[in-house]
Amino acid sequence: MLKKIMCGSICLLLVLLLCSCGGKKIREIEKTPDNAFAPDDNWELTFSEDFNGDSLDRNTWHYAYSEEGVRRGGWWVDDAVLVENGNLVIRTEYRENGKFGAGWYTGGIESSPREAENGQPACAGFSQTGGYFEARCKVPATYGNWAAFWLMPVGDFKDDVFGTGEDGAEIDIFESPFMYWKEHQNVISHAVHVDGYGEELASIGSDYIEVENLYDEFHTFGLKWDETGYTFYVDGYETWHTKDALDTVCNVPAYLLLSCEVAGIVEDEKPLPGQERNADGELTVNWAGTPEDNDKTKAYDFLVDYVKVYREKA
Ligand SMILES: [Ca+2]
Ligand SMILES: [Ca+2]
Repeated sequence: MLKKIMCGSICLLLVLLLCSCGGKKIREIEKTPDNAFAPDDNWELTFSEDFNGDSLDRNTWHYAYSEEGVRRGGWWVDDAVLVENGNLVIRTEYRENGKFGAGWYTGGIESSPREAENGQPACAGFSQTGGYFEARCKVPATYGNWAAFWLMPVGDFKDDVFGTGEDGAEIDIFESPFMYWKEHQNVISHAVHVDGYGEELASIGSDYIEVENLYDEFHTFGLKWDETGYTFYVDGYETWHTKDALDTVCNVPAYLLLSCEVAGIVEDEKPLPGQERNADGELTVNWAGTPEDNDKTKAYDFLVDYVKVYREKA
């Protein structure tokens, strides 16, 4: 995900190379009582969004990142985001006559506080430092496209204190770009990125977590964030624990994001779906595959049943 137009694909390409070298493993979820977590009476609910009703609560959410436009290999538009049947729906589809021309359209929402701008209403948003964050989602079965539940530091985030993630981290609670990875497409990954998106970027990612019926059923994706670091969960079972790559823990409030992204790059302000440039500058297939392998007559929906956030009682 990253606001990582470039370095994201490079990082994840690196991750995949590591995988092929045996650096990362595909792991099943260890479903034992010792490995389970659910917030109990020691936790208080601080945020609850069930996506009931028929429109987005604009005092909590706004469209990522406030303005429609090109995003990697596609376009982010407001009308790709729906609320229906108790779910948030982020729809990825090919639009022959789309607002910005023929291409792949999708979108996202975020809970960062915003003043009224660009014709959009003010948004009080939601953010929190630490706690337990959980979303219940059904992930779209698409090539060259990924759904994600992630957190970003609130405010005018510069991440200009290098060598530490205390000033802010991108925490990717889950990402699902592996549909193209045909023999092991039922996997997701977790990641933490700090120190901006330039040369100082320090990233750490989990193994590939195998989720049974990933694309066919709803699953919960959770994060417990405290002074010991970040603990990730799928369906209530711990899948990874880490601090960030600099062995620090974010100490500023973070807001929520739910999004889909079409793999690709932007050149001359236009998306090149499913493509990237290799070290020699040649166009190659993107690390996440290409949306051109999808059925252009179909819509691919990322469904989110709820988002809940808790804080541990003092
Ligand atoms: Ca930093
Ligand atoms: Ca719901």
